[in-house]
Amino acid sequence: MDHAADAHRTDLMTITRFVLNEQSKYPESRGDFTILLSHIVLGCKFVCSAVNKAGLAKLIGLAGETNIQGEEQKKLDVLSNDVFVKALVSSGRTSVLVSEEDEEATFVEPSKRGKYCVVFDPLDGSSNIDCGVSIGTIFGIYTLDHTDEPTTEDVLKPGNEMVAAGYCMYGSSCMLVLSTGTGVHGFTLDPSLGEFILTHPDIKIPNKGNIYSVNEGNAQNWDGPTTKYVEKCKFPKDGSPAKSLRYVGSMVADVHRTLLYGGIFLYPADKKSPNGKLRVLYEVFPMSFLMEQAGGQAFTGKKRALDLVPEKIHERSPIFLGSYDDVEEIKALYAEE
Ligand code: FDP
Repeated sequence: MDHAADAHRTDLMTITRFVLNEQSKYPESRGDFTILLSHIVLGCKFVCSAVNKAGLAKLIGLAGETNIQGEEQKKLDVLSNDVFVKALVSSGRTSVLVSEEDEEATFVEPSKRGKYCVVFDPLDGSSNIDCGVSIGTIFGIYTLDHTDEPTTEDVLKPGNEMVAAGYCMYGSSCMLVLSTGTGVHGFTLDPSLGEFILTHPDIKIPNKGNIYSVNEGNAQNWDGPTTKYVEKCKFPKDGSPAKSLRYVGSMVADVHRTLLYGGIFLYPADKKSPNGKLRVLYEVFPMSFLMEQAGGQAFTGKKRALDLVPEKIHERSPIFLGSYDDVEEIKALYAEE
């Protein structure tokens, strides 16, 4: 990227302009997706601002605590959830919402219903909130394909039926990465404009990378293929250099780095968590959708991640995602089992 030229750029591709351009390719489109997305963008901007001033505004800490003014504090992830639920309902374009923060799905009242169902984790990486490390919001979008009363069945669908997915990373800059099924595009929030500007068009993940990303503290409980794979990363026998290990512990940050630099992110099954840790609907599916759209792969240890059919809204799955060739290696090890 030419940063000098960038600083003087006057033709700004905002996320709204970008989505309107996409929409104009479909004459039958009535702008519903653009409206939905603008409400998601509003939620992201709000959370970004709250994350930036978390320490200052005393938003860190546990929900239910009381601050020095005697007011009840809202934990940042509870606040983020409230903001997203309200923004999505008020868009008038959603019928079913599934949030990591809510045990049950939210069914939007009939007068405010629309044709989309949104699954999301309003603030992922919560163990990193209090120390100021990058965290993010993850979302996936399905369409409602009937006019009957909506049910959870409307979101218990494979990831390959999602029409869009994305995440917003609250890091050194605030970045929204989106795919509507035609590639992956990254938008950076310009705080002076309050707008997400297209800075990373058509992101493609390198075919192979030199980074692996995993919580190695769980190694004693891994299965054979994961153990062999990580061993190969550290002690390659084919003369290739060892891979570097990077693990933030926030899925958004670890996946973002993987998308831009290549390599592999894994949260495998282990003896203590036979289904892994990450949630299918609002972690595994959106990130797998983005990886495939960027030219990478996502695998569960048994199948293509996007072909999973969840039976429960908070179901978990092991996940291996990243550069095409790196995921091929782990697939080969599972095939040998
Ligand atoms: P967190 O527990 O901090 O909310 O699913 C949540 C998640 O973070 C992911 O963002 C992250 O990739 C993973 O869990 C980290 O889990 P470990 O602490 O077990 O490594």
